Amino acid sequence: MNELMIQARPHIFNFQTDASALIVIDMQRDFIDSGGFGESLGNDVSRLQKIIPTVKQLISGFRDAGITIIHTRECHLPDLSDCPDAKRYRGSPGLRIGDSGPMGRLLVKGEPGVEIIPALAPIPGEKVIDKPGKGAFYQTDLEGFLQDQHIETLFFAGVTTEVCVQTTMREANDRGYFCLLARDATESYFDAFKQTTIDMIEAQGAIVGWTATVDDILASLHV
Ligand code: C5J
Repeated sequence: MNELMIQARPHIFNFQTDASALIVIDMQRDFIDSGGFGESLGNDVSRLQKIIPTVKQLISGFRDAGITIIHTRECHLPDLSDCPDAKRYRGSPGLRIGDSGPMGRLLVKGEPGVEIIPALAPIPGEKVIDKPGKGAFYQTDLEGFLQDQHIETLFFAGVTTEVCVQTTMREANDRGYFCLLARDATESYFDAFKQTTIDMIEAQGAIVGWTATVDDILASLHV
């Protein structure tokens, strides 16, 4: 397989499609729709809805190119045995993890709020990882899966930029993966946090990884 190249920041990013995967982080109803976990924390969820078209475009380009796609969902077991008190009893939200809201129990596996939004639903064959933490490597089979598939390069999209996306990207960076974040396919509830996270990733010669636009990523794939 020949090496492809993306016009990325802070500099050119090279990768091979057969050693790459796209990880779409937590594009689930609990963060994006009204009545879910994100809104219970006082956030304006409409901010995250803006990236649905670009994430869709990215997923569809990767599908066309035959590149592995992984979706993650932040959620907990119904008995909350994998949700530490330190996570559940945090602040004073309208509803806490495990409480019942309009989309079922917040961030509880099997409830409607945990489902990935229909516009970005996984198709058969795409891996879905349920994760109890912010990072997708913690208490999941992600690392073993990537090793089995001989993946070396990870592309990232999803929400929120500075929480689950950044945490997962840092976990991946420490494990030796080449990481690239699709800048316009990620979003935060806070403008400044998104920009600062992108700056932190790219700084010091890509200390956490690279970033690029969806158009530039797809241009490299010729899709
Ligand atoms: C948060 C996430 N923000 N998916 N989760 O709690 O970023």
